[in-house]
Amino acid sequence: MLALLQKNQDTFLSTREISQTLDVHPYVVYQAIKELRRWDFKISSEKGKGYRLLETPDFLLPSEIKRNLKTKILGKNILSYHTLGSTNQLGFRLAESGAGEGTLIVADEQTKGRGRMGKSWYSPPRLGLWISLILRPDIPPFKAPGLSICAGLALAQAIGDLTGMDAKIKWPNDCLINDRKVGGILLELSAELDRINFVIAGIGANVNHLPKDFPKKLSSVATSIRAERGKEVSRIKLLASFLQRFESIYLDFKKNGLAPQRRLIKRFSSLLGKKVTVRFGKEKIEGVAEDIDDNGSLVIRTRKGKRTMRAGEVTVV
Ligand code: BTX
Repeated sequence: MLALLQKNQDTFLSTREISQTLDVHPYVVYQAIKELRRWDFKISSEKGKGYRLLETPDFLLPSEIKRNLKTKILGKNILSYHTLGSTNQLGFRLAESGAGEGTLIVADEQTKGRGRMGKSWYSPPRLGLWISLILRPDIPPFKAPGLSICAGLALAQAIGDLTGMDAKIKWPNDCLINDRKVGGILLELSAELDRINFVIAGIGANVNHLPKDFPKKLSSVATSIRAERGKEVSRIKLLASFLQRFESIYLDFKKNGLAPQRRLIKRFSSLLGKKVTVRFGKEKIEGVAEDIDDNGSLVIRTRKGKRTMRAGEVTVV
């Protein structure tokens, strides 16, 4: 019904025309129009003429996502929810039961959005992109952290595509605009010692939040694309652009590893050349962030020499 209305957006379609084309009872047409309006589709109706679609909301419906998508693998299979605990959690369960590479899980709202190491991710309805992708790369587990950087890079590029803004990646898994966190990546793995069964790449991006939409404790560290740009952004377009960017990086990464992306990663990095403190477990390393190597590790020049960090929490000092 939606596809039919979208195809005929410049003209009215009568209930009879719709019911005949779709081979359904006129009452079903009436019900479907009611349902679409409930989902914020603006549909004009005129007596004797019928219905015309005026406006499609920025809703993450599979049909809307697919309409904008040019990818080959990512998003070929889409599961979209109003509310979920966590897209990563569902992604993990689906992957365990065999869901294919590129399956995309989208939620308008997450009630238990996850960050790293048991932290939570604030994911209110309508305002952001909260998505997970099931990936099945044939790579050893130690190379997986590179994927987090690839996803961060793709998100920063997608933000640039849509807004022209200079988004940055902060190793290992944040995306920043003007030094504030606009997005984050959470990779979760199912792996054996030498091979990966699957990866769940969870991506969170604050899209249309106003500053007042963030809880107090996040207000000085978090931002959204809209808050920085001063204008709303289409979540559907951002998602399409992200998936396209990420797919091309991901396909290259599977074949050639992180090396071909390093030049771009370094260009987009917010840390290189800066004095940083990296915390990893009980360890605290201070130095200058010098490089990101072929495994996605951060190279720090400390007073005692170079240190290569595979993971950690970085603060710029
Ligand atoms: P992280 O551990 O680097 O970041 C979590 C920290 O970031 C929190 O402790 C909090 O301080 C801050 N924070 C929480 N929510 C937000 C927010 N909306 N914007 C900015 N800062 C915030 C980063 O973890 C990885 C986040 C991945 C989120 C995606 S959403 C889809 C998928 N499903 C899921 O459950 N998680 C991922």
